[in-house]
Amino acid sequence: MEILKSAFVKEFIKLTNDGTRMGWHERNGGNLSYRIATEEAREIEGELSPGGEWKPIGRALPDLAGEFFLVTGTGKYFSNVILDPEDNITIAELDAEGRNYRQRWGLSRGGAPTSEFASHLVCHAAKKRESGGRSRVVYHAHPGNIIAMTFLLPLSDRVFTLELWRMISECSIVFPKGVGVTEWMVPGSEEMADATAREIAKFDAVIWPHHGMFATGATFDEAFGLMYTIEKAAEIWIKIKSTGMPILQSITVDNLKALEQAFHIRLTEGFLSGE
Ligand code: 2HA
Ligand code: ZN
Repeated sequence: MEILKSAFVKEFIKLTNDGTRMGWHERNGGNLSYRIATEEAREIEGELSPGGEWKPIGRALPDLAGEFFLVTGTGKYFSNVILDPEDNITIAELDAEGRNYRQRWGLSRGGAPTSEFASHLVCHAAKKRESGGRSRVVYHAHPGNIIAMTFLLPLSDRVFTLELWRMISECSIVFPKGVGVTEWMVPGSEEMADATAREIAKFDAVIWPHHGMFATGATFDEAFGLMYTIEKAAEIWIKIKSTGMPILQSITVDNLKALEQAFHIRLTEGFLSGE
């Protein structure tokens, strides 16, 4: 099957276009990866090249051994993916130990996977394990309001989660586990990947202070929807803070407990206490 006609490639391209329209991908900001299902990989096998040289990931990820990933290229702009997917995205294969990767398709004028490939792969490994293989999408974007919040709140999972849950009734239902927050670190670094891996094992989204966010999901819709919901909550938070007016009413901890009952969700233990 022609690669550009595969449903997962079309959905991948759609997400890069949707993210661009949201204003989350200035210049070459952001990156996206998809863990290709075995049946999907089989369908496109005939279109793949034999593969270039193996390159180190920088760690061993045995959970991902032999898997194929569709991923954006380093330095590439999300806004250009729709114009020329073949030059902006690539299919990479991991070796039998999950230590090295090689490119099998795409980046037609040369290039390598995103500078955040290591962070993406550790997220995939953690989420694959935790979700029993359901989770397939890792999406990194630079949404302005969540970045703004990281200047105003302590970098605590609980504090961010509670503030976001209280902005819109939907939030605790969409992300009952909450969100993780790392310290500021150098983008693309080993430490950043390790910190992201630790947080994503507990949550489906992780905030990088003064930088952006990672969102994961079983589908492109789930990962994009999670990014969008969190950023919408952050937008409301920033808007109400910016008015400088006193808050007269809000979603209370008791309201969150009522949502937990009504929607049969389990909010992360301990996040509702201590108020
Ligand atoms: O791809 O977003 O974090 C550029 C980035 C790096
Ligand atoms: Zn980034």
